[in-house]
Order: sequence, then structure tokens, then C-alpha cells
Amino acid sequence: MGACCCGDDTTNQIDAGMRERQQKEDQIKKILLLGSGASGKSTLFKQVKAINPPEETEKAQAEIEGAKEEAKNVIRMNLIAEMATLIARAVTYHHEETQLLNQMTDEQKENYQFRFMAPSYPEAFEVPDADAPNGKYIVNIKEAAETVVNLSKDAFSDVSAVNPNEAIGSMEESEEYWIVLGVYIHALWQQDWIQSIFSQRKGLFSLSDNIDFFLNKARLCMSPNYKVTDEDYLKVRVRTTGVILHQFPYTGKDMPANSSHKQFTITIIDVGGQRNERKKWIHSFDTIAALLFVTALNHYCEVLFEEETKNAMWESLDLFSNILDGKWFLRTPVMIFLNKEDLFKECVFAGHKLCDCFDANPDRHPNAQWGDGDFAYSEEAKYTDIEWDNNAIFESVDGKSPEQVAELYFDDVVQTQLAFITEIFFTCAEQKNKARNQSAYCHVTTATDKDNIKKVFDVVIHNAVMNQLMIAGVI
Ligand SMILES: Nc1nc2c(ncn2[C@@H]2O[C@H](COP(=O)(O)OP(=O)(O)O)[C@@H](O)[C@H]2O)c(=O)[nH]1
Ligand SMILES: [Mg+2]
Repeated sequence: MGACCCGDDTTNQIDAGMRERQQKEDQIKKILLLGSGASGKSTLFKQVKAINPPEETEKAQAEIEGAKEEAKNVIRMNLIAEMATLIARAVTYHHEETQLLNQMTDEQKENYQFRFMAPSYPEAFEVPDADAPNGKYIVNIKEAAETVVNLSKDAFSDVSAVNPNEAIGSMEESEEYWIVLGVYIHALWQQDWIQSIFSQRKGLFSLSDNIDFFLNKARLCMSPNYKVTDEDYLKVRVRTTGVILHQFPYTGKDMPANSSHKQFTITIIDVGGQRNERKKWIHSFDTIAALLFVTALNHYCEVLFEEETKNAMWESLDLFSNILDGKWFLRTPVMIFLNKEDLFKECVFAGHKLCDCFDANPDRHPNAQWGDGDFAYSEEAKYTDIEWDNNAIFESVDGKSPEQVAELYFDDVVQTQLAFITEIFFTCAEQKNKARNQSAYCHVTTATDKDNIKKVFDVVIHNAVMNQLMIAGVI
């Protein structure tokens, strides 16, 4: 039973305690990463963690080493699952095309050119290897394909639901087994029909970005003494579930003379981005100093993992629009990260057109919640869609070699395209800004490039801190 009686001293102590706690809370600045799946949130999170380690560096290093060891299983699982996807899609699309052909007249058949190559299964495909008997492995491609497909079906039929460390880590197979699996995946990756379906995947189905990087070294990744490198760790696709935090100290730079605050703790928050993860976000929406909305630029020519009839950039714009519609971020600065610039350039170079994403047919995006209603973007997209013909013959101009001229021309194309996409996000933010009193900023990033992210984050953290101090009336 407690009657409460507080003397002046006790009250002062409580007040002082509360003030101290409040001050500590004021010093913590939260930066929240949001965006659709595979936009690059976790890669940015990893980079920020590596650039700004927590105070206990040894513990942090041990954590990273542990994460890399786990990433090995994810890399292996992705290699098996995504090779199985390539095989299955190649077979299905070729089969569907053959059925269409069967319905054609003889004349139509004669003029018909297959889009999807017929899968072929050489019985003795050679993979040179100094350690193998006779200096090479002889692979039966049918057996290789069946092994990979069956393994993928048995071990992780639903890749998004499975824990790679349990699925792969619990496979008690011999070292030899993994070596042969590596040779199988490597041999399949060399097949023309696999390369053909891989190069035509955009607009049809989604694979992890950078999977070609890992397929190119599949044998190394499967070998018993494989160590995950820093680059591998940044490039592997690990689906995030739940909400993950990282805290680090930050000393304010260029703080106004009247500010007594210089030391802060930054908390960066990463969340799962796929649709089934988004209901967990709301718990992280409290007192955010900056919202980083991450979008993948190359998604303009990709389909959404969760819904293959939807363009992945529309999903991102819908999500951006929904987030700004909510009441949570009315006083929060929004920084848009147009990420994966490197992959975006590859897409533009390969000839994927922006107007295919922002076309004039509203049936293709019936529920779009961004844009101006009549999709006038399509005309603009065509205008900015300067034809990038990588077969174009460039000539020397002003002492520049044809290659240098081509490079400059390509840079111009990319800049125009980037300006166009930026404009769409800004227009969306501006429309929502009628209710908000914060404007949006935009950064073009490549999350796998440490120097790029370090520069951008210096600005982001500084702006977030200053903004919060201003809102709190401290400066
Ligand atoms: N090449 C390249 N890959 C990136 C970039 N950003 C992210 N990725 C890759 O894209 C995949 C998905 O990234 P992730 O950070 O997991 O996306 P999240 O779902 O938003 O957390 C991973 O394989 C990353 O390595 C980038 O700027 N360039
Ligand atoms: Mg993630």
C-alpha cells in the first residue's frame, strides 16, 4: 500500500531525471528506410553500418563476420533457386510458343521466328578443371537440370518463406556434392537457351539483381573453402523480415553557435519491403527525423516479384504516394533515393525504353495512385526516350575518339532519363505536399558503391539532424 509523499528534493530529483531522459531522447535521431522489395534498403543499411560502426567495434566486426557466414547459405540457395527458375521458365515459355505455332497456317509457320529457344540437353558438356580427372568434368545437362530443379522443389519450394540457414545449413552433404552442384550450375549457365531466357527476363518474371554476378562464379560459391567477400556480402539478395535497427554516435558538423547540442545518436531503421511485410512498418513511424524512400531505378523495366503483371516502378510510385497520404510524416523531411544507378545504365544501354513503363494505356495501370490522372507522362517519356542504339556508329568529333563521343552521348541519354524519373517523384511529392510542410530531396545512388553512399549519407544525416533541431526550436 503506498501513500505517496514527495518532498521538494524528491520532486527535483524526478524532474532532473525526466529532463535527462528527455534530453537523451532528443539526442537520438531516427532515420527510417522505406521502399518496395529489392529497392536497396538493406544494402544501404549494411553500408551505413560499415561506415558508422557502433561504439563496440569488436562486437560489430564479429557480427559482420557472422552475417557473412550466413550470407554464404543465402548465396547458395539463391543460385539453386534462381537457376531452377530459369530452367522452368525456359521450358514453359518455349512450350507455350510451340502450342501457338501449332495453331498457325503453314504459311505463318514458315515465316515464324521463335522468341524462346528450345531447351537442349547435351549429354557430355565439358567443363575444364585442372583438379578433375583428365582435366575436365563431363556434364550431362539433363541430369544437371533435373538435380537443380528437384533440389529447389524439395528444399525450398517457397523461397520467400524458407530460412536459408536451415534449408542449406542443414543439408548434410559431402564436399564433393557441393563441388558437383557448382559444376552443374556453371554448366547450365553456359547453355545458350539459359542465356537466352536470362536476357529476355525483363517484363516477364523477376530474378534477384546481381544473380548473374554470382552465376558467373557459381563454382567458387559452392566450393568448400569459399569465403564471402565484402562485395559478395553487398550484392547478395537477402529478404528482410521484420524491423532491424542500428545505432551509432554522430558529432554534429557546422552546428550554429547557439546550439548546445553536438553529440547525437543516430538510429537507422531497415524494414522488410514486400507487401506482406508492410503492416509491420507502422511501429517504426514514431518521431522520425528523416524518411528515406528508396526506389530502384532499374525497376522501370522490371516486373514486380509479388505480382508479375505489375511494373515494379509503378508499385514503388503507388507506395510512395500511399506513404505521403498518411498522417505520419507531415513534419518529416522525405529524401528520395533513386538507387541502382549502375543497373539503370545497363538497362538504358540495352535499349529498354522509358515509354514502355510510362505508356498512355491506363488499362495497364488501372489503380495507379500517382500521376495526374490522364497519364500525360507517356508523351514526355517518349520525348525523353532518345533512342539509344548501341549499334550506332559514332565518328570522331573535336578530337574525341568515336568511343568517347559514344560515351558522352550515352551520358546525356542517362541524364535526361534520370531527370524525367526525378520529375515524376517530385510531382507526386508536390501533390501530397499541399498537406505537408516539408519538401522532398532527391539523391541518385548506387548502394553497392561505398564512396557514393558515404558522401550521400553525410548530407542526409546532417540535414535530418538540423531539421529536427529546428522543429524542436533548439536552433
Ligand atoms: N548493382 C547494384 N545492386 C544493388 C544496388 N542496391 C541494391 N542492390 C542489390 O539488389 C538486391 C536487393 O537489395 P536489398 O538491399 O536487399 O533490397 P531491399 O529489399 O530494399 O532491402 C541485392 O542483391 C543488392 O545487392 C545497387 O545500387 N547496385
Ligand atoms: Mg531488405
